[in-house]
Amino acid sequence: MKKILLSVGILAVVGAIVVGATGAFYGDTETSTGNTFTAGSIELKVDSESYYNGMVCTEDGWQPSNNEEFGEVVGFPIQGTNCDGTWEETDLEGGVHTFFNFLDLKPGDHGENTISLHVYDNDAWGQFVIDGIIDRDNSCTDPEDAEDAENGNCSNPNGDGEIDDYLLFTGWLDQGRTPGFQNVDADGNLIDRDDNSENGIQLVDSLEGNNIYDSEYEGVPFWYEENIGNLTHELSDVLSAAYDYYCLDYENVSADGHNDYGLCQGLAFDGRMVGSTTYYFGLAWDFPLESGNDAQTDEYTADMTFKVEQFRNNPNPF
Ligand SMILES: [Ca+2]
Ligand SMILES: [Ca+2]
Ligand SMILES: [Ca+2]
Ligand SMILES: [Ca+2]
Repeated sequence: MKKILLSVGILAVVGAIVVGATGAFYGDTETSTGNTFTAGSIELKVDSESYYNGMVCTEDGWQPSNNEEFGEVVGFPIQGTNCDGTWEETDLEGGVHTFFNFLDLKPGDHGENTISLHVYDNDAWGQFVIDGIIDRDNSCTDPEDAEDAENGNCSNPNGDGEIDDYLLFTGWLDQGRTPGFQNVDADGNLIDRDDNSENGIQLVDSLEGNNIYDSEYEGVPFWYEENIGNLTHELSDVLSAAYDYYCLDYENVSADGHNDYGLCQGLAFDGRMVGSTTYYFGLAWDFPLESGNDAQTDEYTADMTFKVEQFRNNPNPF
């Protein structure tokens, strides 16, 4: 009995093997390897170049700009003295840089910063915020005391200062002669292009990011000699207005601002910032000669913040 059972067992095993061999499925295998979800990045970097009374801020301190567009050199700031309004592309973490840091202004002083923004490497919405304002008399000089009497006198160093009522700011999109941002390199060459004109317009653009408001080409400033206080400014307003003004008449210009660093690169119908484009914004300031004594020693300090948010899937940013 035991032997028979054993035989059945062997048969069963053999049978099983046979079934296995005949029952193999036809099939095929295709493998897609390395499926990955990697988050893209939105990173904002900022650089700045600063001018003050005909001098330019360099790593060797203030130096004559040798360009009359920035005004006459008047002996202040003193050549070689420290300055901190110029820096290469960087993060502004921890408030490492100030665009404006002028501690001994006199009526007649004026200056300019060109601020460039680079979003790496996806499209993004941009926003500019001024807040954290300190606006105070700081100390009360005799002439200030006399003049300030009309406006409530300067008896308290923490009282509301007047300098902000005199300082005038002008801001513009420093896009130069050719609409949009061609981002010509330091040697004056176009980036990744062989053709140097489109629609008869030169793409090499020496007026882009030159710190000068070239009124013939750069449109209406978004601020013109204005006092500036707390504000939140959507960069899309400025950029979409530039698109509407400059880019609608050209054929072969993409409405999303991706134009291979040619005409209208960086200017999109919706005012997004186009990834890996360098945007230049000029910001000029003037402390007019006619400013009153009530602004003596006054302090006006503010934080300037640039924000970006992803463009994709984000129709209502900020
Ligand atoms: Ca004062
Ligand atoms: Ca340009
Ligand atoms: Ca310019
Ligand atoms: Ca004052």
